[in-house]
Formats: sequence, structure tokens, C-alpha cells
Amino acid sequence: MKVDVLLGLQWGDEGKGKVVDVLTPRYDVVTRFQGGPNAGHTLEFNGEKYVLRSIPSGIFQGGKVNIIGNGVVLDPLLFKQEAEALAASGHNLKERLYISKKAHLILPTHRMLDAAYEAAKGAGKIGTTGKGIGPTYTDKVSRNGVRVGDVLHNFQEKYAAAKAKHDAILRSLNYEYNITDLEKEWFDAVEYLKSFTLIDSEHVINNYLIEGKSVLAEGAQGTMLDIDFGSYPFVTSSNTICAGACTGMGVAPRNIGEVYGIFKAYCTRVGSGPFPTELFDETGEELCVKGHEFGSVTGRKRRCGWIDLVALKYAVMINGVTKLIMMKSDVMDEFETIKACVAYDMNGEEVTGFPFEIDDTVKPVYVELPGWKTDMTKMQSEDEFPEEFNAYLSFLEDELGVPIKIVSVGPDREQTIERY
Ligand code: 2SA
Ligand code: MG
Repeated sequence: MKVDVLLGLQWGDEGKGKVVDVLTPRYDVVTRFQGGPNAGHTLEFNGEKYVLRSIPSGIFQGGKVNIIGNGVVLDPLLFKQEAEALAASGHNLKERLYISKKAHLILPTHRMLDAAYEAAKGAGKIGTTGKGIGPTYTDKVSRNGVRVGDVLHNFQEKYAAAKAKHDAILRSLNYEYNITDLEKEWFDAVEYLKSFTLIDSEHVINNYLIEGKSVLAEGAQGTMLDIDFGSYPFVTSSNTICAGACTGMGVAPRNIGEVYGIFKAYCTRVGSGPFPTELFDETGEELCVKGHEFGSVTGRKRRCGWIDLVALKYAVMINGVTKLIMMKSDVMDEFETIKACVAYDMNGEEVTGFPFEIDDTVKPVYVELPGWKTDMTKMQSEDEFPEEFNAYLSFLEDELGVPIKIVSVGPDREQTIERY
């Protein structure tokens, strides 16, 4: 068996939580391979809304194994809050959630460092989620990290050594903080974490594949936030792309199967950084309001704009996407016309390959398509799709060179249409 990967092709918030929940019934195992509590995967079903941050979305389906892989950064405190909330609503986690010993821990001082670095950047700040993601990955790469498996041996020493380094940096930045209470809660949460099964996930996952079990790897954030290929430096600190599933789980490239690339029928972004198709007009406002475009982690209003096919084509290429999934087209159900950016105008030159850097001077080159002006939220199959909607799908498939296999027409699990 191979690992199928599901990932976001834009700047995050494409609706991965919903799709993974629709796809999980088909898999035995669901994993997370990168990111941490900067993710917020929203799932809605049975009239209830859940937000998952570190726990894979397969947790709601009985009988599935869920694994937090080595590529993830885990905050024990936020993990405890998330897990306890799920347990309170009747989900039995301990039997079906395993955590890699090689995942790195987000310490209380990592959160302080995140805030201190952002403050030091002033106007050039990234607009991070403030969860300590960047500093934790920094420590991992600079070989100063503390890993989940460390909680089992000499933890206090390892923690104290890391904290001492952080204290020195924070002092040098003149950043004042007091983590006495936070630290106590954090240590309680570490005890809670110890009550879970901590594993060498690379062995476990590869053995599952040999046994013929199916595995779905659930990406967080999006391709344009990838540390290598995203809109650097306005990115997150992990590899959000398909290759990240290999390093974040210990799975060989040849063991990757389908790559599901998920995108919104328009585009959003939270935090700072370039966004060529961003709209500052009524249309942008309409996308935001109808699409409920507010971050699930920080509650921040998302910037909204038209679909950007220059960026999307790049994402399809980098990830080797085999199947596309389009979300939230229902938000545009009433639009008269729809625009899609097919090139960037850069100082009078039309660019179709995603460039080294994009800035405010980049102007999107649009094509216009007629809107479908039909309420699609109750539709059950593709046979019901209006002609203009089919034309939009065909246009995107031609541009991207990959079939759109799933279309979501609303937030509920039921509002998901497969195309054949
Ligand atoms: P950080 O905190 O260091 O990762 O922030 C760096 C930049 O990355 C952006 N970022 C995000 N943007 C959109 N969605 C994010 N998480 C989603 C959510 C979940 C998802 O909140 O719903 O789709 O996986 C996310 N996480 C980080 C952030 O705004 C900074 O620009
Ligand atoms: Mg989200």
C-alpha cells in the first residue's frame, strides 16, 4: 500500500479539515506530518462544529488509527486542551491516537520568542499565529530542540538547557515576560501527554503499509506557505508540500500514492505577505462575509481575492497533484462574473511561471467567466451542475492539467459531490 497525501494548494484554510473527514472512511490510518497548533481544521457535522489543531481529523471516525508524525511540532498544553475537549464530547482518543517520539515540543519560551521576533520585525512582521512554530523549528534545525520522546528520560535537564538559551535570547531582545503560571500548566500537560502511546512512527507507518493498511497524510497550512517554495519570508516554518509527508513521516517517495490538492474556488490569505489577486472592494467583502473568512486559530479576518492560477499551477507542479478538490464555490453562487488570474504583469512583462519574488507592483492579468447564478448548496450530483459551472471547472482543469474530482458546495459533510 501507499500513503495518499491531502494538502492545501493556496495559503491555507482551503477546507482540508472537511475533506479529510469525508475521505477518512476510506482509510485505516490518518496522520499529520508537519506544522502544529498553527493549523485549525474545522469540521462540521451533526450540527456541531469542531476545530482540530494538532490531532488528525480521523479522530471522529471509530476504528481509525491517528498518528502525529515526527515532522509535527507539538505544544503539550494546547494538545491537552484539544484532547480533553474531544474526550468531553465522547471521543475516545487514547486507543486511537499515537504520537511520534521524534516530534518536537513547543516550550512556553518558544511562544515568547515568537512574539519577541515579531515585535522586533516591526512593520515587516510575518503575522504569525503566535504559537511558537518558527522558534521550535529553528531549534530543531539548529539541533537545540526537545522532542516528545525526551519526556521519558532526563526531561528536566533537557528542558532547563533549552529554556536557558531562550532566556538569554529574550533578554538580548529586551523582551519582558513571565511564564511562571504558564510553565506550571505546561508541565501538567506534559504528564498528560505521557499517558498517550508514544511511538517510533516511521516503523509503525511503514509496517502498516506492508500489512496492506491504507494511510492518509493530512497536510496543514498550504503550499504557498511552504518554507522553501512559498512566498518567503511570509511563510510558515515547515515543508507543507508533498515532500514534507516523506520527511515528516519517514515514508519513501515511491510509497506516495495519490496526491489530493485542495483549493478554494477563490483565494484567501491571513497574515502579512504578497497576494496579487487580493480584492479591496465590495466583491472582496462579499467573499469574506459569505465565505465566513475568519481564521479558526486566531479569529483574524482573512484577506480575500480571485483565484490565482499562476500560484496554483506552481503548487500543482511542486506537489505532483494527481486529483484536485475544489471548495467553497457556493460562496460565488450569486456572482454575475468570475475572474481568474492567468498571468502576472511584472513591469509590463506577462509572467506565467511563479517568480522568485512577488511584491505590490505585480498586477494580475485576468480572464472573465460568466457566473452560474444558481444556488448549488442542495445539489447531490454533478448531473445537476449548471452549464456555466461546468465551464468554470473545465477552464480550471485545462489550466491546471489535473482533473477536479471532488467539488464541495457547502460546509457539511453531505455537501460534497464526487465527479467521475
Ligand atoms: P506561523 O504561526 O509561524 O506558522 O505563521 C507564519 C505564517 O503562516 C500563516 N499561517 C496560516 N495561514 C493560514 N491558515 C493557517 N492555519 C489554518 C487555520 C489551518 C490550515 O488557521 O485555519 O489551513 O491548516 C496558518 N498557519 C500559519 C500565518 O498567518 C503567517 O502568515
Ligand atoms: Mg483552516
